Amino acid sequence: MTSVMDASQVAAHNSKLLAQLEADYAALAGVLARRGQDIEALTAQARHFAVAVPSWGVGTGGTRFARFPGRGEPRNVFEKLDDCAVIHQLTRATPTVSLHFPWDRPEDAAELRETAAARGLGFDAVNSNTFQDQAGQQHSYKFGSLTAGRLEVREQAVQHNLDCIALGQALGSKALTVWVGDGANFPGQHNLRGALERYLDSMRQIYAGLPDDWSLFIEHKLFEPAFYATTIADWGTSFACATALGSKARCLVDLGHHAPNTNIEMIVARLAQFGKLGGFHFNDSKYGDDDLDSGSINPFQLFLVFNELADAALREPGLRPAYMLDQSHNVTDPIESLMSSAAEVQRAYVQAALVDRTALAAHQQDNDAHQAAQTLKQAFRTDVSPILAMARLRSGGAIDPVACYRASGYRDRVAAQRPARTGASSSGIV
Ligand code: AOS
Ligand code: ZN
Ligand code: ZN
Ligand code: ZN
Repeated sequence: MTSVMDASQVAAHNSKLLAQLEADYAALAGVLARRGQDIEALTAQARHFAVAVPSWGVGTGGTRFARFPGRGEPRNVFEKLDDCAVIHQLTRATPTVSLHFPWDRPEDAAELRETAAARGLGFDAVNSNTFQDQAGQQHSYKFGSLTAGRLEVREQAVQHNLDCIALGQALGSKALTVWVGDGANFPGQHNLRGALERYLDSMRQIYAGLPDDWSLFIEHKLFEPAFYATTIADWGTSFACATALGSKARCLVDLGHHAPNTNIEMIVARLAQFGKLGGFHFNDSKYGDDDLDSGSINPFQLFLVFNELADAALREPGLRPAYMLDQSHNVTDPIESLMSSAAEVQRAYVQAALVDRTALAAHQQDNDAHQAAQTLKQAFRTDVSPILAMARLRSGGAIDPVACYRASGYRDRVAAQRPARTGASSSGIV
């Protein structure tokens, strides 16, 4: 495996922080032992955690108003892979990349797959894009794609998704994520039921082209760009469509795609209960979508989501929802944000493993609401940072990924090779 970053830099970084980490780890081991918990089991669990990095996340995003390019932004999918490799090399928590087509369409899929493998990376779900028009395409998606009133537009959108599956197969992916912005901006603009009927008709054709061992993830989103009625706006619609399509279709929960204050952990519990929880796009949000770094606004919500996942895993040991980040970085270095987010999601995963489920069940049985809540709070308040750092160290990563990355000078090096890109394009840096 070729490393993008010099391994000796990581080793030098770790040797400086090792004594401090060992002291913190021993102290936490003592705290956990008093609660009857074994730190080594938790560290082993942390080392198994993995979340996919979105290829579009390593570029600088923008808003509807402007995009301010970052230094050394990747210019193509190979340079995106280099940045993703740095993230995985330092965090050891992001072994796969989620590609977006046609933004990441390779001329030679075999070459891309080999390059990724040489960097120790594989490919997670592939994402189709019918929310913007692409160069050379015949019909516009201005008035929808999979739900469009005109048959030729729908056929083009279906074909694009089938092309994504074929590309994903060549790359070793096993899932297609479909998010469409289709909907209406005005009451009366289209027939609400008719749009969903057309969506299902299109999705049935995509589903028919899905290999047996693939999953189809339906991603819902409350609003934007359709500001009056988004066709796949909520988990109820997503669930109904996934059920209508068949067992390979499941729902994907992007944490930013709900109204403020929505109980997302309950949505997770419902989808898991009925066998339709497909995966996640992790990010954080204050108002709507927002695409902020995971855990930056509401880490307790992230913990509660993982608490439901831990509960669901006990009931159904085979449950394996896909974990992906989906963020847009406007004011931070994307590599730093993605490394921090991967660690925040991993943190919530370990904290959820700390919950004393026997005690929690007893408090629930006794209707002791106070102690039940405190049982969750105790796990959430525990600083598991030494477990995360030790897991990284033992897996060959960096004790402090951001500090190691900054010291490495990687951004300066790539900025010298990759000229700045201007323009108001979106997260796909197309
Ligand atoms: C859009 O809001 C969704 O989060 C999608 O997952 C989208 O494909 C991705 O964010 C890239 O823009
Ligand atoms: Zn305004
Ligand atoms: Zn998303
Ligand atoms: Zn989104």
